[in-house]
Amino acid sequence: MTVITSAEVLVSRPGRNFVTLRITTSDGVTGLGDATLNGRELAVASYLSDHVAPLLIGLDPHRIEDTWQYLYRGPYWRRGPVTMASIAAVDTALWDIKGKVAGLPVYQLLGGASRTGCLAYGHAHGATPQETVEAAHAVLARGFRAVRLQSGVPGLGDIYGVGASTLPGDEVRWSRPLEEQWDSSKYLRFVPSLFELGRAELGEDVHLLHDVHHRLSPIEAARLAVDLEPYRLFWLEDVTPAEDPAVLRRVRAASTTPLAIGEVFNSVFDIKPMLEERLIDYVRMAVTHGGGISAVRKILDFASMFNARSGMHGPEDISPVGFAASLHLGLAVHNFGIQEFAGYTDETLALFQPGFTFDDGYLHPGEAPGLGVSYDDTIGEAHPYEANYLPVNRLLDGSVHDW
Ligand code: EZ4
Ligand code: CO
Repeated sequence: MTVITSAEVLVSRPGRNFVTLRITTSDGVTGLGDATLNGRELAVASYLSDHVAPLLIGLDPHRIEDTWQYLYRGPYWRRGPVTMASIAAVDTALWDIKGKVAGLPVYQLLGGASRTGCLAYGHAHGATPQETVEAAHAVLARGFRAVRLQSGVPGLGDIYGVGASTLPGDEVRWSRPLEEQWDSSKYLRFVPSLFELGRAELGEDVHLLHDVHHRLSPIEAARLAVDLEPYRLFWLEDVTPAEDPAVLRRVRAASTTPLAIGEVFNSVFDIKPMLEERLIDYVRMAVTHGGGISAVRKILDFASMFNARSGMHGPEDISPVGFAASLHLGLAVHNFGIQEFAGYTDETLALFQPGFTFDDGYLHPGEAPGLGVSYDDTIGEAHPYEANYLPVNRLLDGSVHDW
């Protein structure tokens, strides 16, 4: 019988830290999984190498569902981002192996393509709405049909989506978190003008999106959703902190602006009440943080019963392995909605050599067996881990606010 003979945890930093799991079988087949948890990378690396890898040796690599259940139910301590990113990496690597053994891309194992490509959205940001709209023109010129607009707010410095912390390609590293400023009233007054300009300059056809990054109170969130209605957003993302689903009732009742939530969720139980009450339109959970291909497949099937679609998280800090896994799943499920595509640096692409393609606004995972991603050890070893934190956020009076 074929068994798992090794499970290696590879931590590397081609511009930013990534945690990659590589499982090898007794037949010499390898599979990759992504376990990157931005700012807490070594916690997942330890969970995998100290607690999970020893359990995998000798298991049948083809028993994906059984291995998922063994790692979820077995340790007694369920859920949480560290545990679920670790399980996700194992699950993803086993799907990669199964695809390679079958000679099929993973999306074929998931039922085959439901579409010709996955609609993607890119990021545009600037210090002012004018700069943001210029950046959006450049994004659309690259073929995107959908774009997220984030702009600096007068009176605030670097904020989410426009500061150095989120510029793809920038060297970002702090030994302590950078501290950003926030003021919801300044933001609320300002944001409609960004979308007024964006809609006027970018036209009616383009899909416009916006990420609030968990910063508003329920009543503020309701007001923003109402104020943005004239600009017909594709979605408004993470309007409130995600712990309390009940607050979304107020936002939902107030407005027809579509809502997306869930990039920080790690279990179906996080999103279940929002789906059952039809409070959201898009599920942001991605393969890397949602428990793997197997788990997110189930979550999206569940979401389909409540008219919700996928809107999987695709930031620079999900590695090309995790991103490819989300694309295979997105191509296969019927209720795909849109895929975030922040893009990767050349160093990252050289390390992983992903086979996915982007053409005319649509992503495709490619036809290589498995996930279609590889890992170059020489490049990985040349870019060792360095500590890095996400920023934190303080109000103007110095108190800590939601990030
Ligand atoms: O802040 O992935 O929609 N995308 C986002 C991201 C998250 C980062 C956190 O690691 O909100 O930019
Ligand atoms: Co977000």
